[in-house]
Amino acid sequence: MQRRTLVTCGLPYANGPAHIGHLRTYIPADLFVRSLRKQGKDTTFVCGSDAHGTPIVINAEELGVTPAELVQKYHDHFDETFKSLNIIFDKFGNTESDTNHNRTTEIVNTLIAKGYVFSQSIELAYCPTCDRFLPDRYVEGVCPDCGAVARGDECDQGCGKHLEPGEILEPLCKICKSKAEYRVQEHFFFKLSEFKGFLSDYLDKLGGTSNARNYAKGWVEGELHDWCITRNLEWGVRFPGHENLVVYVWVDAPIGYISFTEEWADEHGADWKKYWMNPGGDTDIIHFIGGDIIYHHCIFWPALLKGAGYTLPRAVVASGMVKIGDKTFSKSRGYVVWVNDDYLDKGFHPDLLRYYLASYTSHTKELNFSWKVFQEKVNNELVGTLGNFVYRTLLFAHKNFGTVPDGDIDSEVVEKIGAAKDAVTLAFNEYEFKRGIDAAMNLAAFGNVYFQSNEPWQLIKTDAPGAGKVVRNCIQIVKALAVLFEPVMPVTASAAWAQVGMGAGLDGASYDEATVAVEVGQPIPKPAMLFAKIEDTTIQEMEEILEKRVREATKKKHVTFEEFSELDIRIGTIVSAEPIKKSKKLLKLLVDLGENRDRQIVAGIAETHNPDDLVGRQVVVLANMQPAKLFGVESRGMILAGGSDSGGAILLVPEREVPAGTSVA
Ligand code: B3M
Ligand code: ZN
Repeated sequence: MQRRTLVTCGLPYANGPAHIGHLRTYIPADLFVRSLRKQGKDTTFVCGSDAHGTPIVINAEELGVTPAELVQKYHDHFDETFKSLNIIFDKFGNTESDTNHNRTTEIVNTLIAKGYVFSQSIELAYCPTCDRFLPDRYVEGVCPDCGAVARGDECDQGCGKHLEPGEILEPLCKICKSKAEYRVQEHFFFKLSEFKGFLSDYLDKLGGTSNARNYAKGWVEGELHDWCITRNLEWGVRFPGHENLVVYVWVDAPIGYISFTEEWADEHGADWKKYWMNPGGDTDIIHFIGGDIIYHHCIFWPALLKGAGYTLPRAVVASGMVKIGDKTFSKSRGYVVWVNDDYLDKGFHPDLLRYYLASYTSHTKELNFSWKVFQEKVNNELVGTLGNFVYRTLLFAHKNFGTVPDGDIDSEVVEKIGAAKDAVTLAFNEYEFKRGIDAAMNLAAFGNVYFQSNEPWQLIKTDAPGAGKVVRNCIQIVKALAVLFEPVMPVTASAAWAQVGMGAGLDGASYDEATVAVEVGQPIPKPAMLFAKIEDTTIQEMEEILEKRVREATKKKHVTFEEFSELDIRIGTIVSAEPIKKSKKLLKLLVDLGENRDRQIVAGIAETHNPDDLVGRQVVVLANMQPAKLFGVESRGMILAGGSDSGGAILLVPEREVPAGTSVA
């Protein structure tokens, strides 16, 4: 019996428009699915919107719409955008569906029944002003591990750690900005720690990309904490038996993979249990995800599935991060390329972006998107090599023969096509998309050399059958290229396929079609070029849009003189300095600010300054900084320093010694 494959993609939050960071995962996944089908494999491809989680609730509140309305809007947006890029899911669901509510409830109940869930009273951030608990993104504060500003359940600006409720330091309410406090409440935990042994064995056998496996193995070797799976929210999947709690979004979101399979199966008369309730059976589940959610897919998720008795994924394929113009991707700083506004709506062909994202670098590496490189890749590789070979072959064939001419296919050509086909198939199966595309492009380069060195334009004058043979060989290569490039550029490959007289239906053609001889006498219509050169002016225009966005994002707000006067800046003399336990970056200072008592100030200068050298030095201090606690150490003030990415903190100092407490204005 043939194995069946279920491929999934990480679910986009239905909370904002699609950008090319998203596509880094979805395009290779779609390519992979098309490639499996070209090998005759029974493959199903599901994805959907992630409807839950606090950012969606907060965003909806700010926009004055309901979370359901916001989710529907972006659900439709993603559904359409994916289709525009020919990323074709068999099911694009929504985690707010009844199916997903039911499946999540069932799984949580099973875990409870099996004793994997326990309740515990924990301290949670609570805003006395708003009179509510503050789950996840409702709270901002300081990461207990690295001291960076952290938001909710994640230290997203610093060390990247997942933060459990109650872990964040210095909690502030995101809604009213007032200081939050910790209050005790009962929550529910999944006994993740019991799955350590299981996960360790499971990860040894996990397929996919090595980054996913290796990161996850590192985490499992450390300490696995039990995992809080409930939140104080209205929006989400109710935790059974508790009206005021929903399950954490990272429980019901991956369960969406199961629900969407159920919905697809219902619509197509298939049996979803063969996919998900068939441990050790004949289904391969393969998750494509972004590199930032490996923890959730390689630790939480397999433990949940194991606990509830579901099929375990066979592979996790994690893509590397995307940079924009060599800068870290950041929507707030303007380093973003929107799929619709900046790409599709400007009239660029979806296949070009598919090609760029799949072939720029290997799947697990960091990918840089720049308009300049986009232009170079299109003009040199697609226009210069692939498009050029196809066009010159077909134009010559059309003009001189009008149909596929007779002539034997050279053994060298058969061999080259066969080798390219094997290399492409193998590379794609190993999630090495760039390697596969390079192999296909090498076949186009070979075609150009073959055409050039055989000089059919000379032969045609003296030896028409000889020229015909060259042309037939070239047409065979074009046909093979159409087949091999279809997973990458489905629209363009279909156009090439039609141009060699094959009609419609490249989607259904297997890789083996590459070596099936094109039929002599098949008509060769007048070809059109597959790709057009991208002009410098177009690229300049796109670069300007990006630059403008970055400028506007970084534009500093003006401060009035009154606002500036509110800052109490003074010169202080450092009286003592010592390291803070467990922190690499922070020092605890006592600073004389001309007051009765020295101020205790925590400063992030431990990596650049030796405590002993600091005593007696004068520094500039913001004295009315909001007090904060860092690593449990109170800080009342901020030492002003210039920052450089490479050199670390540079202390601001007075020109000459002045009495401690001298004010700066
Ligand atoms: N909705 C998006 C992300 O963190 C998140 C993925 C869920 S996959 C089950 O990339
Ligand atoms: Zn509040």
